[in-house]
Amino acid sequence: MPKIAEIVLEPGPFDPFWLTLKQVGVDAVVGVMPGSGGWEWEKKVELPWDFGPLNDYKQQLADCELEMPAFEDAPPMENIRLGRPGRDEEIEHFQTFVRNLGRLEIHTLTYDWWAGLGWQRNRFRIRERGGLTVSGFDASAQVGAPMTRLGRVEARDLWANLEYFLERVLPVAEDAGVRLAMHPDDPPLPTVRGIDRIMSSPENYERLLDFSDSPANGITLCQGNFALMTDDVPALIRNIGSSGRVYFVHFRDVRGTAENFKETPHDAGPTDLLECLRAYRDVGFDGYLRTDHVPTLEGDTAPVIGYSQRARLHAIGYVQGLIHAVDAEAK
Ligand SMILES: [Mn+2]
Repeated sequence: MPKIAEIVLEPGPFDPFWLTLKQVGVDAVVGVMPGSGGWEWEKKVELPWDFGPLNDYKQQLADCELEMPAFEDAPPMENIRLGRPGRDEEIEHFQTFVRNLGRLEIHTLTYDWWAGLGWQRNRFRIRERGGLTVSGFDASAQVGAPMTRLGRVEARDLWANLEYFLERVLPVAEDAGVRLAMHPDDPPLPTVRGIDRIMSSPENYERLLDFSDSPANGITLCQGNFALMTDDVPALIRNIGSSGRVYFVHFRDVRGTAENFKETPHDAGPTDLLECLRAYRDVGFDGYLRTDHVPTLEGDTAPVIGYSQRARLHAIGYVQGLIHAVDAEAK
């Protein structure tokens, strides 16, 4: 059965929310780069992905009785994704990072191939039940928008750059015992403002897996994005999950299309999340999942939009109940 690992976006080196997570029964977390939560390292002799900062971070979480089996952040990768000068230096940093994750027994690393533009939202306060707000995306708001400073970025170059990266990183990751898990483009549109996005269809995920049989070459199944690629997420989980290379799951839901969607509370989306968990169970997935993109509740604190703390606690409790139900069925 999948287990919950909640992301810790709160600024370190300690946040009371870390203890709150433990108190609601979460034992594991997903890390982000030390310092990205706003805390500065005194000793600049090491970069955030070097051993010292990562080790300190892991210890700070261990002090809250939280283990950190997974990570989803990376050193700068833009030159790698875009195939620009400097990419070999970035790859060296990435290799160092992966070796350190292995040393610290952090065996899963979510990464992405978002060139230039990150995850896209342009609706931030869509009101839903009781006035809670969710975020969303509407491509029609971008009609006529200019290209970015990057100009046109073509899929064939993104593929070539991804392959160049994987050729150099997968052997290192395999050796370090770290499994790379590619997150989809969000939203999974083939092009946004002149920039192609290659991790946007099940077929392209097959191409990624076909590129290398290395056990280090895997997938983060972010359900909100895959729900915009198919009407049947449980079937997709059974299909892609049978590869054995789904290494991490973002457990969430959306309503709409890739061109126009909004996020939903975990208990109120169109996808049958119970059936999704049955699918993970049936394909033998026993890795970690985390809640993702929750609403913002009244009076709540959100370190990043979509990560409001009270709503995350509600989502965690809901998913804990679903996991318990599916686990009980199996017995
Ligand atoms: Mn996600």
